[in-house]
Parts: sequence; structure tokens; C-alpha cells
Amino acid sequence: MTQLHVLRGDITKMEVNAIVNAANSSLLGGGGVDGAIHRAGGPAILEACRAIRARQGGCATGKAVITTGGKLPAPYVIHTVGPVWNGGRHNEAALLADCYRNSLQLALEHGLKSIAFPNISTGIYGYPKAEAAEVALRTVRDFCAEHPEALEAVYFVCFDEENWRVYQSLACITN
Ligand code: AR6
Repeated sequence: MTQLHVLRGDITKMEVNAIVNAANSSLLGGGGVDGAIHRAGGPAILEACRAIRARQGGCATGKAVITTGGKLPAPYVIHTVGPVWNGGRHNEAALLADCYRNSLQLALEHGLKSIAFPNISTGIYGYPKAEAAEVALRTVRDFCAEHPEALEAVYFVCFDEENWRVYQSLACITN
């Protein structure tokens, strides 16, 4: 059984096997959590991202790739590209679910036991926070039910006040 945890803080400080980055398809870094992860992890992460770009030309929305965590406490970073919110009728929910599922699948394939997610797409990409949290919680729960031996712990790390409130209320209701 996988334990799901909701907490508030900075994902770059998490001592887990992998933290997830809300990246963009260039994999070359950006603002928000992406900027924080590259700053804290150092140049080894960007170097690994460049190698992936050279091989496969970036990362499509909904897909995920894995790199070293560089100087981070977490040995791995899983980079996934969330959808840009565009009103909700452009496949945003399915693409956001893909981000969580494909990240968990990569963790499983690498034998990882703990993973921490930020609130993907809910910053610069503008996804409404309550809707995004529902997708995140449902997708992670479903994946863990299908793969009960895969992961020991999944953390939802909320950075901003609004996400923290949303996750606390949703986690209570649906636990
Ligand atoms: N730890 C945890 N969560 C954080 C941190 C942190 N240190 N910093 C911010 N957040 P965003 P997106 C939260 O904008 O919406 C980048 O430029 C933040 O409160 O980082 O998926 C990429 O390169 C929010 O809830 O990612 C892309 O171009 C959440 O992280 C684009 O932004 C996601 O906000 C991706 O946009």
C-alpha cells in the first residue's frame, strides 16, 4: 500500500527518491518550480536535460523524462510537461493526468520507492487549482491501486497557500 501525504513547503528540500519538476517542452529550465529545482540542483541537471534533448528533441506535453538530481537531496528529478490551461476544452485534464501517470511509471521502472510532486500546471500555466488537485489525487490513487507494490510514499508538496488549502480539503474528503 502506498501512503499519500499532503504537505506544504519547498520541493527542492524533499528527501525522497525523486522529485517531479513542472518543466516545459524545451527541458532547458524556466521560472517557478523549474527554476528553483535547477538552481538548487546545479548544472548537472541541465547537462542531463541537454543530453535528452539531443536524443529525443525535448519532451511533449503529458510525457516525462528522468535525470540526476545533481546536488539535491533527491537523487533523481522526473521532468514532466503540464498542459497550459486554455479554458478546459483542449484536453487539459487528460494531459495533466498523463503527467502524473507517466511520472509514476518512470519511478516504477527505476525501482524508486518515494516521489514528491509539485502542483503541476497551477502556476505560470494557469490551470485552476481545485480542478488540478482533483486530477492529481485521482490519478495518483488509481495508479497506486493498480500497482500496490510499486511505491511506498507519494508526497504532494504545496508551495502556495491556495493549493495547500485545496489539497487539505480534498485529501480529507476523499481519504
Ligand atoms: N516547491 C514546490 N512548489 C513550487 C515551488 C517550490 N520551490 N516553486 C513554485 N512552486 P509553475 P507550471 C509551485 O509556474 O504552472 C516554468 O517556467 C507553484 O506554487 O512552477 O506547470 C516552466 O519552465 C505552483 O503551484 O509551473 C514552464 O515553462 C506550481 O509549483 C512553466 O513554468 C507550478 O507552478 C510551467 O508552468
